[in-house]
Amino acid sequence: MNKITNHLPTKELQALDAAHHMHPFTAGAELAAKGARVITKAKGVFLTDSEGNEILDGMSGLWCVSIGYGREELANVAAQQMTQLPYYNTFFQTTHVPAIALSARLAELAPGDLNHVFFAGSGSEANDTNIRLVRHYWSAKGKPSKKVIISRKNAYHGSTMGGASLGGMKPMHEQGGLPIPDITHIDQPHWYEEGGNKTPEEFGLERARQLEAKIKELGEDKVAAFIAEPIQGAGGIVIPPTTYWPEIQRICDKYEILLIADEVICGFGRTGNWFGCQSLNIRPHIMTVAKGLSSGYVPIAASIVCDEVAKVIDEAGDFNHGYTFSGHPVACAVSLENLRIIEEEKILENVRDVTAPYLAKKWATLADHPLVGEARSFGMLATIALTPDKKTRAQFASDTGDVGLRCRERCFQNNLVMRHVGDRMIIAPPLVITTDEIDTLVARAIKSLDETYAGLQADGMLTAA
Ligand code: PXG
Repeated sequence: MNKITNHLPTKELQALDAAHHMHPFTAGAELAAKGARVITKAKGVFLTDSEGNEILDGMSGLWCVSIGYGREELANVAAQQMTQLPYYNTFFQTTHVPAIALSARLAELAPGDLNHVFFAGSGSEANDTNIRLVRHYWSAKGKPSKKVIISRKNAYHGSTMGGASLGGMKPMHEQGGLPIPDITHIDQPHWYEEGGNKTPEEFGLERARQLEAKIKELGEDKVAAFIAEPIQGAGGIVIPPTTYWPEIQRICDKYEILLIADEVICGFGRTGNWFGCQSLNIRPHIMTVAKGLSSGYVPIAASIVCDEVAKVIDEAGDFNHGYTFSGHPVACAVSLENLRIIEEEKILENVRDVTAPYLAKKWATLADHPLVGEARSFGMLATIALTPDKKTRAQFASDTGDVGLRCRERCFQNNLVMRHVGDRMIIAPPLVITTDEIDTLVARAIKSLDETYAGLQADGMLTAA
């Protein structure tokens, strides 16, 4: 093994990490006993760990490193911007060229009349901005009772109090007394897990109509907005039935509520278009963007707002909201360079015409594996459901997530980052992944599935709930 010598031995790094570093979404004591994997560098779609292993990153970091690791252009732009103007704020009637240029560029790329950009440092912050924006909007229009935001169970919209409240993750709500008031959740369009004997189309319509029922139940005069990811990411890459979004759009058009598309994962090419709402024919009033905006090289996010909402907010006086790092000049400059690379290297066209269709074809073959109940993809998002019984889509008798975790461990051992969400496996590789690298990814996934299957057989765990 190719040992890296210019840092402390792995065991010492792991001990320091366990002693001082609190990890997100992690059982600290469990990780301390096991030791975190230490990532030291990365290039293209491959990570290197402190033991010299080369790991194919099937998750683009956390759904963000779209143009791949190690692009020096972004480092150079950051260095240049840090030298010229490392920081200045955009409060109190000042601005700077990177924030001007990036907001103009986003207005150009965003569909319809989404022409106004409010910057934040993370997707969670941008969604907090959205909560305040939509409530302030209705208040400024003389309808202060329109406060409630409708979201969906198993949605992910961030980890701040607002973001986690918008999200529909029960384990998150249980910690810290969430959701905050005036946020409510309808069911998700997750046909595989919840569709029963209905066709996906029937089920999609039924789930969409829950939005209409909820608006009627609460009263249109109480509802400010509906928020949703075009395709749920952290919830397990839930690709909705084709009937779902057209019906949601019809309902949003019929009632006086704002539609917020959370594009934090779908944005900037993940679905083959600049935005997921273009792939799914959705017309939002506000989009949340983050992650792929800078390919994860620097933290940045934004709410992209339509003309009407921006006009009302602008005319209502001060919007008493903002972050120290709203429109950070280095983050804006790096994001502009990232968008330039995506455009000039025709990365979206390549995803649409070459790599996404290739991934779809290869990924579909996983459905033949005895452990796989469904294998689906959409653009550079792909998922498989693990099941003990392919015909009935049954869950395992073991606790949900045990089998997924086993599979993730096998993937890790086989130098592939593939995540599990319960007993569902998901990937979202960098958009620049090549067809050869997709072959490697799928081969490692199959090897990991085979090993998981053998392990389950040996441990007598292939039984249905
Ligand atoms: N909206 C969506 C749709 C997201 O996926 C956020 C908002 C929040 O963004 P920030 O930048 O505040 O993290 C996200 C983030 C996972 C995972 O395990 C997903 C996210 C973050 C961390 C972990 O899949 N998505």
